Amino acid sequence: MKLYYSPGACSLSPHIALLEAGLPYDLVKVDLRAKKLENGDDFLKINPKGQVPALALDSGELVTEGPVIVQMIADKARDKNLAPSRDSTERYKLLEWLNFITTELHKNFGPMFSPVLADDAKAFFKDRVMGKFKYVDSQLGGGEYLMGKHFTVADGYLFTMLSWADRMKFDLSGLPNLLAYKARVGARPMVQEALTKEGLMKAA
Ligand SMILES: N[C@@H](CCC(=O)N[C@@H](CS)C(=O)NCC(=O)O)C(=O)O
Repeated sequence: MKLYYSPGACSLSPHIALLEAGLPYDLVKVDLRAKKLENGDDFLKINPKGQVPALALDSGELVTEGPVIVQMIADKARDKNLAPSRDSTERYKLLEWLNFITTELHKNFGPMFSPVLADDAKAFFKDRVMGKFKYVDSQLGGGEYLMGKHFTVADGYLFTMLSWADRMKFDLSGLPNLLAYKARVGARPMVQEALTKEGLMKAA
């Protein structure tokens, strides 16, 4: 499999999932502005959406949309318990989290990275995301992961959003559950490996 990614982008979530799953993969870096690969190939010919993440399967098919990709990865490595089984109610609880993260966090973060949006508009989105983080903090309580004791692919996605919160200088000091969670997920060896491979953290 090949994961099309951009360092620190939302593709970090499936990158973490691939490592946690122990599946073999190649990383292909995409310049999101130019829509080009490092070898000059046109990314739009690979993924007409022009977005990462995109996962090319060994069959040649391409799967896009982060929340879908991470479930596929989890389903390819059932023994790693990265998602509850497909016929369980718990699976729908995982979907609830993936949907919440993608629509309420991920897509409200987007405008904050815009080079053209005014500061007050960015502050509006920051406020919205902060409200969502408060909700996540209350749901986490003292729990280890979003789904309880097991790390799931939703945790790799939420961690990616928390890494963006760092970049955007969010003050999370009033959200102790979320801060403890961020440290817990960030300490996982496969999360550190993903960050290192994306050039976001120096190898130990
Ligand atoms: N709906 C997509 C959104 C992916 C997305 O927003 N990707 C961003 C990087 S985090 C991107 O590729 N931005 C470049 C662009 O939209 O042109 C998903 O959930 O995977």
